[in-house]
Amino acid sequence: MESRKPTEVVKDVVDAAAEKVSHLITPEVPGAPGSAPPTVEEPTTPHGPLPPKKEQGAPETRTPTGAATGAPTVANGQQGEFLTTSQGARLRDTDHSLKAGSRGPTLLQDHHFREKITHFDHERIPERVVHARGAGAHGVFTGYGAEEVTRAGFLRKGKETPVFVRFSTVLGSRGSADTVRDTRGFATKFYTDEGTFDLVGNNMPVFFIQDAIKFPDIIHAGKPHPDREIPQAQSAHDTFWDFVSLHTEAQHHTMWNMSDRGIPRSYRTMEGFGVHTFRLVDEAGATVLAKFHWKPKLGVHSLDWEEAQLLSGIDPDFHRRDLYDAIEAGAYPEWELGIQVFPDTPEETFAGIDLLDPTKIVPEELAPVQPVGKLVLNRTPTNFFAETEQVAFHLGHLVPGIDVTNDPLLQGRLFSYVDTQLTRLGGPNFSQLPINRPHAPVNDMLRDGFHQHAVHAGVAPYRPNSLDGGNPFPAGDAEHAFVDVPVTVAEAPKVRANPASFDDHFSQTRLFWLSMSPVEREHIVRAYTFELGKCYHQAIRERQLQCLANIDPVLCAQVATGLGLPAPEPTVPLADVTPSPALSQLGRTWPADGRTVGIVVDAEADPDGVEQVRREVSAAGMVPLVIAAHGGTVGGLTVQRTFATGRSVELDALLLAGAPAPAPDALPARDAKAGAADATVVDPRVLLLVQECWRHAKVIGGWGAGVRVLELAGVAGAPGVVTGDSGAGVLADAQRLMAAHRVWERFPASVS
Ligand code: HDE
Repeated sequence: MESRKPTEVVKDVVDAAAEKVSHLITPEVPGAPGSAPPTVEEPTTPHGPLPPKKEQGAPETRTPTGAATGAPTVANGQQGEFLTTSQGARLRDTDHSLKAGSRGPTLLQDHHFREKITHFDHERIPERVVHARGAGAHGVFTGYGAEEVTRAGFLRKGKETPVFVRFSTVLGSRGSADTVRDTRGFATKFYTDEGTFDLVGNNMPVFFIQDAIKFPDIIHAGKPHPDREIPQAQSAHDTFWDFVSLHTEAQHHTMWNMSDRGIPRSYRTMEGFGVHTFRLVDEAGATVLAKFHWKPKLGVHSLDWEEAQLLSGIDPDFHRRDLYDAIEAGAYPEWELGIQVFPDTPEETFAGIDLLDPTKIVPEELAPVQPVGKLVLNRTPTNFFAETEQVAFHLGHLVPGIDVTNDPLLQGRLFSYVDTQLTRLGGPNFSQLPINRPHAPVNDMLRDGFHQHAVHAGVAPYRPNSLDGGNPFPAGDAEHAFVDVPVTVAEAPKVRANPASFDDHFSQTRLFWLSMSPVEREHIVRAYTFELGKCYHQAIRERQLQCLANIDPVLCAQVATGLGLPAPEPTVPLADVTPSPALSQLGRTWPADGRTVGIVVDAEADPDGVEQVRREVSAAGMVPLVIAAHGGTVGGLTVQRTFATGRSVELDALLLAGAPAPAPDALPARDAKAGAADATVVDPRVLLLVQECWRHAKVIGGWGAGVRVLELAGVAGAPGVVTGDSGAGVLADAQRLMAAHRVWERFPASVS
């Protein structure tokens, strides 16, 4: 018998398995830049339009101190064909432990068994105490030029800098759902030539607390109750509302969470904010104060609350999957980095707003956001643990040209991040992990410690020294040293106190509320009513209603009605504020890139019309998904979603090209025969899909038999429902409507 290498046998098995599932794998996503025109045969995975992972180039090897060695490593981290122990001895068998006879006890001498199991036993590391749930991606940042305000080299015009970004929720555990109502982290590591710069921001521009010493308080209140450890990843419970209703500086951030910003549609459609005010320094040493903003190219879009809740069950990884699929498809997410710039005056205020108070924004109408660069995320992580889990951010990672201010929240964060990483990453050498290594050369005098990877040469890791030739030497201005701005510190008593300006907790909360459109206000009312409705303690609901009364009586009355409680009178004068239209997510139009269009077909649907619609959807940079009663092909069209897997939550628009009849066995026996042929009967799952899309304010369209489905669902002729003679015509109308993201007039807006 022909003898074959084990690797050849395994290859045969893998090939055979691949053959079996080949109909599920998409060779490429239609519409992705550079992809071939889609064909009808093009299938997708059950979970999304995921093409095979792009070949990732072998990452450059770096020494622990950051210098490139030039020695290539194998992309998957393995180093050859044969299985070995951790010491490199080749192994013959990893499937059976060493035993005294095939039915005997396992022997203590089985080193391979013990090494394999021991390593496995220690595979988990502590999850982040906050922001545990996240997803990351690599990319490139290109500066537009900002020399007039900062000497930071990575912002110079045309300068390209590699980055790694990690998005996250705050409250949930590592395995919690992506679409919960929460703040999102937006942390960016810029591997600049002048050292690593971390911009560790959120998708909301304000924070719950003004002083870092209260961070454990807000987080203990938001995390699950200590007795039952519920609820997971949400603020709809007593301890959270207990804290924020007592600690009213949290009210502004809380309203952002209750608004649609708390349930983003995608990481790709989130704004990001540095939150704190930073100090920028130019080449001549002149300073300005500045706030950082990320503006997504696709616009700021949110989920509908019902969608968010459904997704927690249907696809808890919705945001993680969306980010990964988009990048793999070549639809690279993009943001512009912008800055609001303020004069660096001794008062550190702008237009009466205290720039050191992280519960306040400066409306964009008062200080426009000026773009200083572009971020493109273009590579998914090779290994989630090595990169997304082990990445360690710190807002003390600054570069020349960017410095901190005395914001007491920022000051406390400067302490916290290294401290938490010492435990999470098991010692002081986590900056040597590949994802954390600076790309600038490192020449520090830090030595030893757990997991030391560097083999430091020399005998004098101290200064001054004569034995290592005096190295390393301090750098001067000419060598781009980081110099702390010598800001004058006022002579003042040591106190545990806030400035008086920090006492205003309601005026900007009111500003946010008044800046919302009626439909956004309606969503805010519903969110408060839902969350407070989940509280057990009446006193907590009443106390929060009092806070709402101090923000706006209409808001308070609406939530009180929902809770069945009386609306209290304000206890403070209502602030006289000018709304900031820039805070609203409505009123603009956005590019269609990356949107998803579902097309329902049956065996009689117009295949040529559907094919043309598919092509046009792809050509517009969107993703078409053919939806039918079963997988495989229907009417000659390849099916990507079935009535079981296709739900409104995934779609931006739904088009109906057919009127699928119910499966015969889904009907009561006596009606089965009549039902299948009855033009007034449509598969109830299709009606559910149409009604879900209706409730979620998605654009809906139909042609041919599809129009009948819209009539049966009771939505024909309603806002955002388009019909016509041809698929192409219906798609054109649908696209115009999709530019506004949703059919907003379909949401009831009782609050104006
Ligand atoms: Fe954080 N925060 N934070 N935070 N934070 C952490 O650091 C902390 C705050 C933010 O994807 C921790 O490595 C304190 C504001 C992001 O890895 C920890 C205070 C903003 C991430 C920590 C704040 C953030 C973190 C937990 C109050 C927006 C995830 C794990 C002063 C501007 C980064 C870790 C990632 C993570 C402390 C407040 C953003 C414990 C003490 C304000 C995006 O160190």
